[in-house]
Amino acid sequence: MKLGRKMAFTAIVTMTLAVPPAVTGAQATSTTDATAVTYAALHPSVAQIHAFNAGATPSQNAAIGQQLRRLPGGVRIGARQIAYYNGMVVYDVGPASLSDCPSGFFSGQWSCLYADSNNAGRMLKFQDAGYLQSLVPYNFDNMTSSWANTRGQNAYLHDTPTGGGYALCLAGNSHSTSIPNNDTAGSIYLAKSTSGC
Ligand SMILES: [Ca+2]
Repeated sequence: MKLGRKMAFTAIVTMTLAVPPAVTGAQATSTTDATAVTYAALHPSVAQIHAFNAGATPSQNAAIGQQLRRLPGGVRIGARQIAYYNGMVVYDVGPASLSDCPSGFFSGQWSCLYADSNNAGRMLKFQDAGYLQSLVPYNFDNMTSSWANTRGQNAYLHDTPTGGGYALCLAGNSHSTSIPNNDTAGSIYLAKSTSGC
């Protein structure tokens, strides 16, 4: 896992300098994914960190600190956002909206989970395909109430943090303001397939 993320990080640096090459291998997602959180954004200056702090409410700043203590190793990349694993996961303390799950060459393509219905509240967004990711480290176990998926490929929500129970398919290039199994999902798997939902 660590090796894979280092490879993805290398891809970020490379892709900001040149036309993205075709990515292959276990961690490959799509050619646009790795541009979503830039190298510069992952290395904010002290002044930028102060600006993020000033741009957030006291409760948002408290939530940022709480999450960084819960899962160390994140980088604050905005007033509301923490990037983990070189930008492969972004945690948003909210209030997020549908537009916070973008799709584009520079914004990347994401599978996004919202704590509230109608694509609102806290948000988690993922772009790293091919393995199961627990929602527990983000205090998102049994929280998900709506989703958006701007990747062209499917994602699957599972009942338990280890992938057990139901598998709810989140179709690519789609979103939903509610889910059948409200407040039960424990993990997410970003697939590389576009069919079968
Ligand atoms: Ca919820």
